[in-house]
Amino acid sequence: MKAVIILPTYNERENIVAILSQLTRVTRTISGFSFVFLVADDSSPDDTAGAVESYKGNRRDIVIVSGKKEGLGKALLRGMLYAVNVLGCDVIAQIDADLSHDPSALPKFFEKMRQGHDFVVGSRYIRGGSIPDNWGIHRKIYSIAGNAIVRFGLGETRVHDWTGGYRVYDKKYVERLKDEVAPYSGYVFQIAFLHNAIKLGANVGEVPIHFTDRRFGHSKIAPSEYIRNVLFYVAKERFSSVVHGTFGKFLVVGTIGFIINTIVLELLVAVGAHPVVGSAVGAELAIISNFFLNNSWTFGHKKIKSKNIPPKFFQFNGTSLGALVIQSGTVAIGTFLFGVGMYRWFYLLGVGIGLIWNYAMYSRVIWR
Ligand SMILES: Nc1nc2c(ncn2[C@@H]2O[C@H](COP(=O)(O)OP(=O)(O)O)[C@@H](O)[C@H]2O)c(=O)[nH]1
Ligand SMILES: [Mg+2]
Repeated sequence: MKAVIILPTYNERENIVAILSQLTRVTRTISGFSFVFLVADDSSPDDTAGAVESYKGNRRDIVIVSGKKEGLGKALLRGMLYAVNVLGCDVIAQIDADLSHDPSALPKFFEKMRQGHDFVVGSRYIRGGSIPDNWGIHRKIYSIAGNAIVRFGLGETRVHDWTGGYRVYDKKYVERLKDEVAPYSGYVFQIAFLHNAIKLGANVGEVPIHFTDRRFGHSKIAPSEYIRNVLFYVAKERFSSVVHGTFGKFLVVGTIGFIINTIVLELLVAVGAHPVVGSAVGAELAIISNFFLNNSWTFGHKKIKSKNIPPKFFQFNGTSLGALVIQSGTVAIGTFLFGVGMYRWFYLLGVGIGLIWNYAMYSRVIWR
């Protein structure tokens, strides 16, 4: 099997040779794989590429893939595509080039792969892992909190370290995710790549790692931009999982129905209709909208065939009437027991129970 180790570099002249020679030594102890070291450099002004060239000599297991400076994500993706499409690898490893990641942990990653995992991440936040002791309290909190926001925000708590770049994974994730993750040019790429792999069903394993501060050169991270991108990513994913989930779509459709109901009522009353007529017509139009939007969108995967639409629509009117009875019944009972002044609370309660009723009826009866 062929493994490619990607080292993203921007101004790592003082580190790159040391890490390449450590990796060369360590990978000899990993059996069953041949290794290629791929430096994904962004034309570093300190001539990192030149340092690699002169170290490499005539070794063919070291390659440099150079590009413009467009961010860490772009550099990683460039390296991944080269590794899969040009070098034809089976497995990809990636590691920071600044020696913050200890190359001697690499065999443990491959051990996890052998045990059946297909995406192994180095984790600072599990037993046996660590962040530097000498970090100030602010930096520690920032790092721990950042990871917790991603972990709990995405609801993927099995993985404890989302932002690190010490990983080994199957090449299929590059093939399947290359378009999906292409828009994430910066550090958030690491989060997006792992998250999308999990969505595809990755069997993630974690290896505890000690993260040490770099001794040479400096960090390229732009903290405020990074925090913004991370929060945006988490919020976007959260929103789309709610909207794309059946219940979220159901809520959106219901809200549209409510708006239709209200507008029709107000319009009819404005032209002189009695409010009872206005709300009845409004309610029926909302029911029609709910039925067809739910049929084509929310429950589009169980769409009702056109010959079944009339009886199903009739049934739908029945369950909607049920919701109306539940809602007004809740208000009636609540105000009877606790006084008319409490009607708003029982109206809200009635709407809530009505929603549960409707969702249960739709998913169990109408779109069974
Ligand atoms: N090619 C490339 N590498 C980058 C870029 N930004 C960071 N890196 C590399 O990614 C790794 C991690 O970056 P670093 O600045 O150490 O981030 P930190 O460890 O989070 O402070 C290092 O090997 C960097 O050289 C970039 O824009 N392009
Ligand atoms: Mg670093």
